[in-house]
Amino acid sequence: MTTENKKHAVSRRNFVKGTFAGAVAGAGLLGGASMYGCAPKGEEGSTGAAAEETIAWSQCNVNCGGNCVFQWHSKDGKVVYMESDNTGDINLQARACLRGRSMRRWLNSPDRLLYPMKRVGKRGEGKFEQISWDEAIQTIADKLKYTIDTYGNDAIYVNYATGMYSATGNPSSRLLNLLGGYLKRSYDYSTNMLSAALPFLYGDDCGPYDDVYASSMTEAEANSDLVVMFGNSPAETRMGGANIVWDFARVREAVQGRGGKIVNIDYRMNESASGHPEEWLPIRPGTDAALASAIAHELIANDQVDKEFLDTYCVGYDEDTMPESAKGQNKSYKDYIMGTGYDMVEKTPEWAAEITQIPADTIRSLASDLASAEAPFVVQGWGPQRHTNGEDTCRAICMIPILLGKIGLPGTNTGQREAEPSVALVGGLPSGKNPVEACIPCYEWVNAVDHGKEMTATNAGVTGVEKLNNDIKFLWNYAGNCLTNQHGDINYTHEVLSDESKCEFILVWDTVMTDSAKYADILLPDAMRSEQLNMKTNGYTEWYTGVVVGGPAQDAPGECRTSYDVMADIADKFGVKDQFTEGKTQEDWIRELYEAGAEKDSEMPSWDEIVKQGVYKRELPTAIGLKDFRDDPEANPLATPSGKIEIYSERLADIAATWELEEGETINPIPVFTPGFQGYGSVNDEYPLYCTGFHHKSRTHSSFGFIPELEQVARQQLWINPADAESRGIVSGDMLSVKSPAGEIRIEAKVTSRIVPGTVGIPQGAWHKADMFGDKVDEGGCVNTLTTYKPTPLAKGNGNAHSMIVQVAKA
Ligand SMILES: Nc1nc2c(c(=O)[nH]1)N[C@H]1C(S)=C(S)[C@@H](COP(=O)(O)OP(=O)(O)OC[C@H]3O[C@@H](n4cnc5c(=O)[nH]c(N)nc54)[C@H](O)[C@@H]3O)O[C@H]1N2
Ligand SMILES: Nc1nc2c(c(=O)[nH]1)N[C@H]1C(S)=C(S)[C@@H](COP(=O)(O)OP(=O)(O)OC[C@H]3O[C@@H](n4cnc5c(=O)[nH]c(N)nc54)[C@H](O)[C@@H]3O)O[C@H]1N2
Ligand code: SF4
Ligand SMILES: [Mo]
Repeated sequence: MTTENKKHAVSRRNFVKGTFAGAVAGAGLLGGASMYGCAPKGEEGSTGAAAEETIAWSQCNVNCGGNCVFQWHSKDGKVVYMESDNTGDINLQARACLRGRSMRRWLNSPDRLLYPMKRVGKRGEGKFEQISWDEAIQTIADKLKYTIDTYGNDAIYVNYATGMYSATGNPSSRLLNLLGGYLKRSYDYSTNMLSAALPFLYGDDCGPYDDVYASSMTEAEANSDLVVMFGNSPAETRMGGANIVWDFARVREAVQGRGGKIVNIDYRMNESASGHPEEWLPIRPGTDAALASAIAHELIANDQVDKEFLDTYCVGYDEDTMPESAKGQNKSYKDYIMGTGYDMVEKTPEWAAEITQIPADTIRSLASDLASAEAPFVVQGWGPQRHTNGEDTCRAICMIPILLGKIGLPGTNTGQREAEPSVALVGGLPSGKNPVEACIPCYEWVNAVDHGKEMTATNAGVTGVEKLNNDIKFLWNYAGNCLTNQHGDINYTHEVLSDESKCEFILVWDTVMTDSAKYADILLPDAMRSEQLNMKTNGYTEWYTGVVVGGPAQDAPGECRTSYDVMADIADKFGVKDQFTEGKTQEDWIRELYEAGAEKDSEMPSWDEIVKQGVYKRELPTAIGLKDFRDDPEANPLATPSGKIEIYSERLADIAATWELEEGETINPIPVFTPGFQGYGSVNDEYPLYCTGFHHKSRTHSSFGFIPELEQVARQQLWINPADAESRGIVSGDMLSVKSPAGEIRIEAKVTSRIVPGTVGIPQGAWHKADMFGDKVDEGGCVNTLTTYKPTPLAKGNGNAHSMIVQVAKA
């Protein structure tokens, strides 16, 4: 998730003492035990009243990136309540959000999986029978061996899964690499289109999760006078003290304090703009590239581009810097924008107004604000790129700071998402080397189950080999709900997975009976991280970094075991247990990984100290993306073929000419607006509304989705504009039927002018609830019942996650 010790090796202040002092201060109230993490109260002079209460530090390990701090209070070996972080500087407290604070309901839920099971019904039916651990482990080992002997290691696939981030959390790769490896995957479901496209613009080592190509929100706070956010809502996606929602609050205060403003471009008024309606700039989803193009038009027409920057640092803005292969053919970016090349359409604000639903004058005034800002901070969340035209959209947004030459300077950003912390204090369990070369884009796995052997480099983005030798025959799914719920087109995926002649064995490892778990042949119950010793570097805030070490807070229920121990047992069946464990327990590994981190970093506390204090945090410096390149482009070239920002990419032109694309698909050497599959212009009489999604505050994807209290806090509702609701006779609270070309859901209506007309919005991650052997109507309101499975042209990614067309009616 984070990049390791890349840039800022050392911070300004050492917070060991501060953190410890905070705990001591708290001890007056809580009893001395809080000072010592795991030590029982009653020691160190606490009152006798809470004698049997113990405190264990742990963390939230789901994938919103925060890893906020849990301070568990347990009695008689069972957690009774939780406090969060109350240590150290109040600005550095990694306090859990409402979801993290509900973790006790998950740990102690009657829905926990308690013992290993084997499937007895049809795949997807959810019928299982308890078996022993011995039988489960023997079956898994036998199926692995059968798959390797019959097909080869490249028929094994470890599915994308993000349910649990912890230093020793998921040793799946380590085990499978010892057995000869598995089919690799590239990209992720978070940043799929952006990860594929941005390297063509900014260079191959440009990632979505770094502080070299993007600036931190703290830099915006320090120096920006205009923050323009495209599809980015930290108040929803970066909740909790260990995330940037707090940083963002400070950005608003600082930027407005110096007379600047925040512009929040979204198809709905998201929670980050909530209470600040003047910040919301409503846009039709999937059309940000049209807005960016019209802004570019205004900057060019008014002579507001930084031509010197474009000539020195970039390739392909205009004819002056076009590469030889494309010279004299009107293929520059300027040709596209001014209507002298490509589609020959001038990208005026009037042109964009029709597409984006933003009035031309509003576009003009945004362009003018951008041109006059001293330090515009242009930033995109990952919402805009999670569309079928995402590869072009994310580059088009980056064109704004590029044209202005406002990159690598104080208070500016590269158009990417804000940077993430530069320091991972502790690493994870080493995974070893995977001997299999073949690699598929992660969203292509269903195709690889269905017809892997037909997939090639040019028709499916396969890398490492020219074509796949195998279909996927063994699916390994640890801590993920991406077999169905979080993937796309659940009804289609069901067809593929329920055919047992295709994928012959599915292993799922979870804590509750998710929709994906229903497809398991063997289903294993996992001990949760608060039920074992746990360690992880803190999350996404750029303001500080930290590490938490502690636990267990209680014993795992039933027959739940740690994945480390179970994988060691599987390794044993292959005679590689010693290589897997290297003679160490999980606890040994955690200590070793911690000490390895501390050895590289002079400021971290010793092992004995961290065990006592549980939490260590310290402030981080701000980051300015591409500062080194800006300061000296000769000495610090980008990892593009030219060493410059490639507005025109010859590599993309080459891919466009050589890959096999389906009708309607395009790959473009410059960032353009294309509608994309089920994008702008695709609505029709049967499906007259655009539909898109967003990440919801009551869940982390589907994690926490079964906890009723959270569902009551922020319900699963379809956002619909009053204009669209009225014509359908819909009022808030109505139960609706939503149909797309892929499927049908039931969901409650939320009629609100906080969404643009013509588009409806559905929070992603709700639990799919359908009779898959009956009518398949999803009563759970899962958006992936509606998405169509059609990987995007370049990334072969999950663009359909946010691009849908639907009809909505009262159910
Ligand atoms: N349509 C649409 N689809 C999307 C998205 C979207 O925006 N729209 N977003 C996409 C994105 S960005 C992502 S990252 C993916 C996320 O998709 P997933 O990675 O599937 O994330 P979750 O739904 O949180 O599922 C995590 C699973 O891990 C389990 N789990 C939690 N803790 C533990 C543990 O300690 N041990 C074990 N064994 N299991 C555990 C949880 O119960 C849950 O079933 O979804 C993607 N899907
Ligand atoms: N509460 C919560 N937090 C989370 C998660 C979660 O499930 N719940 N998931 C975590 C994970 S793994 C990830 S990857 C991140 C996801 O982070 P993002 O991908 O940034 O989150 P999204 O909600 O998909 O999109 C961000 C915003 O973009 C808007 N949007 C969608 N399409 C468009 C568009 O075409 N144009 C514009 N301008 N705006 C658009 C959405 O309404 C939303 O407000 O969040 C992380 N944080
Ligand atoms: S913000 Fe994320 S990591 Fe922090 S408590 Fe909430 S769900 Fe957990
Ligand atoms: Mo994600």
